[in-house]
Amino acid sequence: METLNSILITGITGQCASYLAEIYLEKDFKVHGLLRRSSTNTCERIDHLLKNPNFELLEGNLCDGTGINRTIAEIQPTCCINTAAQSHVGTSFDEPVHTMQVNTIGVLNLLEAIRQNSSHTRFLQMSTSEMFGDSLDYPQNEKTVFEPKSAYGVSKLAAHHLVKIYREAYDLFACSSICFNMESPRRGELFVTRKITKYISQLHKASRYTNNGLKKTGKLSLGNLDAQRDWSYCKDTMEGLYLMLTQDKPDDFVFATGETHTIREFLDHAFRCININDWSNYVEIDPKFYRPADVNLLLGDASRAKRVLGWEPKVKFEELVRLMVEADLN
Ligand code: G4F
Repeated sequence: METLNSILITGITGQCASYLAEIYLEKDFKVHGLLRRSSTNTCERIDHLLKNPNFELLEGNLCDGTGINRTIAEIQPTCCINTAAQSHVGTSFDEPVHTMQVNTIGVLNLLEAIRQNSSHTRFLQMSTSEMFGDSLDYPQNEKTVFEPKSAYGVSKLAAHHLVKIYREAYDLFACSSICFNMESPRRGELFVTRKITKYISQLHKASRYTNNGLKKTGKLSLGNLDAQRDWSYCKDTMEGLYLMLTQDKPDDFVFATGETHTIREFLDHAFRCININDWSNYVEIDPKFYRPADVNLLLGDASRAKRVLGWEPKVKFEELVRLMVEADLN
């Protein structure tokens, strides 16, 4: 295999990309991070990397095919991982067209740019367990039939198929990781886990200074508490993506823990970290956080990743919850 030495990571300001950048810098790669132009600072998760001489930021937008073409032609990276996306499932019900543009056409722009200008580039697309949607076939693996339930799921599934088509039709090293929910202290605050841990840290801090912390913070408003998710530690999963790009042949892999838990269970463990055993008084249900359609149960089977890549998740559910709460408390 050729020596891998440069990578383009799109969506560089996001949770996954920040861990990937650290992994690739440790392996002595030159890391080019693509970010969208913004008038505010969005680099919180990668601040600590900005002074690294092997780390470079580039401005660009996946929806701008011409710009993506130019970027790929100029860098000709050894690898490219696409983490950029409209990644919020709930938002995809409000912005379905935008979601399809970024998550599907954006990927097509990348694939075309690689095909035309840099066919040696190893490309990895971040696919998602949301593609399984309503599938009743558990646990879900690379062979499970896809039944997406949102524009987000459809946009990601279309991109997933496009990657496979470009791999087969043009002989590109193009593959997709099928990732279940990934969490960490770097998780965005719109996602349910971080929303919970952030609230808990605020409640805990407020309770230190007043007798009634709840009066200061108000209740935590949530939607569907019965959905079940297979939550992994994002950094663990990103190690798996690195391994995918070191294989002799491109192939798709599921990354999951093989455990599923409800939002209620997440709440149980998270509140227990601040010695609250009954959280019912702190949480209220707000219908606005219910989605028009929700995926009820996700449970992954990553046995193929274990067998072929030697990958296994290291952090278990309870440890993940504690790690997130403690990071927010600090
Ligand atoms: O944290 P979530 O928004 O994650 P969701 O929808 O499972 O999607 C995440 O995982 C996917 C992989 O399976 C990724 F592709 C995707 O990009 C993203 O990272 O919601 C989890 C569950 C849902 O059932 C939701 O209805 O929590 C429920 N929920 C209940 N109350 C809430 C809330 N979700 C959010 N975001 N906010 C709430 O207040």
